Amino acid sequence: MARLLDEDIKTREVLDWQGIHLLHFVGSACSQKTRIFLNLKGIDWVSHPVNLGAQRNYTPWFLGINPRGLVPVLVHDGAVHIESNDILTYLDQAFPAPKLISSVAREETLGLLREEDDLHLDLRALSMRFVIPKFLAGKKPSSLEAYERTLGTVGGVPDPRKAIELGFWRDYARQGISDEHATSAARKFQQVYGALEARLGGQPYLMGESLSVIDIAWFIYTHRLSAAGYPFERLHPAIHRWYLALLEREEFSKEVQVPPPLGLITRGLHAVQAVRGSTLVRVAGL
Ligand SMILES: N[C@@H](CCC(=O)N[C@@H](CS)C(=O)NCC(=O)O)C(=O)O
Repeated sequence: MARLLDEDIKTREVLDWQGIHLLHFVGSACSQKTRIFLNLKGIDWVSHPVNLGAQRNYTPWFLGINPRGLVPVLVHDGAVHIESNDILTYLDQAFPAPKLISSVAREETLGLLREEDDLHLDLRALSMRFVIPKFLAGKKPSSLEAYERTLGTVGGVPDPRKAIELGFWRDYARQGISDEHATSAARKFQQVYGALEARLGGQPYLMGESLSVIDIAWFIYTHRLSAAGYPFERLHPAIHRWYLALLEREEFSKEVQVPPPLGLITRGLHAVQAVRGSTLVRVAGL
């Protein structure tokens, strides 16, 4: 469980927050996943938007809550939880009904959540190449310096995750997302979706007859990858139908609305990529 220790938390005001508070960003995949989970659970929560576009996740205030510099963050009666999948696992125990992690398939579910989390930087890479142009997504050097300079601990020790985050954003600033990087990320998804497609062979949801956290997690990835131009209908038709059925549900659809200007920008990006032969399908040979 990624619950921060008292000594990790420098923004002390959060220790007095009672009830459920979520620090999140409207367009962040992990935040969307968490909000859908809260909707399905019927949990009331207090919203604290953190504007990633304005790089507010690198302010001393936010880094004093999550030294990792990432959303979402859950604060429950003054306890700070980071890492979306750990947050969902915690919430499922704290608010048991409806159960979204079945106790019989718990280990399998946690394994699938780890697999999903391991692919997060691949999702980010494809987002940064095929959904959001660099002039919007890139980080200011001063933000990254502030992030690097702010010493913080997770679990009482300096956070190794920070070097990975800094590495990602500095590579992205230097060279964007290369064709090789995009292809390797897309191929990983193609393989995992092959297995997920097989799961939907004889059952409506990824874990069986009832909706679970795994459906929520992969719904979000599918939504983002669809926006990137991943050809679900052609490659994984059962996943495509499952995704569209979930998208019909208000608990899901209201959390993934794309602000009209971003929709327009992505369409413009795709039009340019189509002319240059550099769409996701072309680059990754899907
Ligand atoms: N493994 C983390 C990943 C969190 C993550 O990468 N969050 C992204 C948004 S989806 C973020 O905060 N990015 C910071 C940024 O874009 O500057 C989790 O599941 O919570």
